[in-house]
Amino acid sequence: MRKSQISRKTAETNIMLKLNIDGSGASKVSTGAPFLDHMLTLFAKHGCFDLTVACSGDIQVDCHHTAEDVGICLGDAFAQALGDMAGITRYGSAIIPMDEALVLTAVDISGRGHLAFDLPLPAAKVGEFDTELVEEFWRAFVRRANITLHIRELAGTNTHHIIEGAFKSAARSMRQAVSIDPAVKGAIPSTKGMLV
Ligand SMILES: [Mn+2]
Repeated sequence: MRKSQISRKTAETNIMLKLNIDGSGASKVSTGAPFLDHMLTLFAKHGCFDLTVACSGDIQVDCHHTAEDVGICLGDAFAQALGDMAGITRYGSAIIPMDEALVLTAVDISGRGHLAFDLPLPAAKVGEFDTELVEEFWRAFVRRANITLHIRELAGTNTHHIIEGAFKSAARSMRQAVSIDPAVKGAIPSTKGMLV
């Protein structure tokens, strides 16, 4: 079973995260940052991942440590659950609309953490959430998951829509990339023979 559980405690955050890659989209998310909860809930739903996140962080400072550290834990969870990555599709991409917003993402489960982030966000805040933390979250995620992720805004004016489109698009791309490809027959999908 492709499941993992991560516990991580620092002076800034205390996080417990459970992931089932082969889930049904069920989630229970409580990070202390309601907008981040909203994004992680829809990430789980559209990725068909089962996800539990419990975080108590220093949100009296701001949401920075919480967003970054939840990204770290989610990345660790994918890396751990994927193991040697045998049999996976490896690549995934999606172009997802959210009303006027349109966001492209492309994933390579490459073994190399790389984020290409081109997502102009007109508003500095959505609710209490600093929108610059979207990039921090995804950068932390790709570094720990060891994946390449491109996020590119094709259209959009409403910041909530744009960010939501990005999370939904990333969910669909990840779902495709981590899916088991029967044609691969359990092999590691690289001519190098390994994904590192
Ligand atoms: Mn929304």
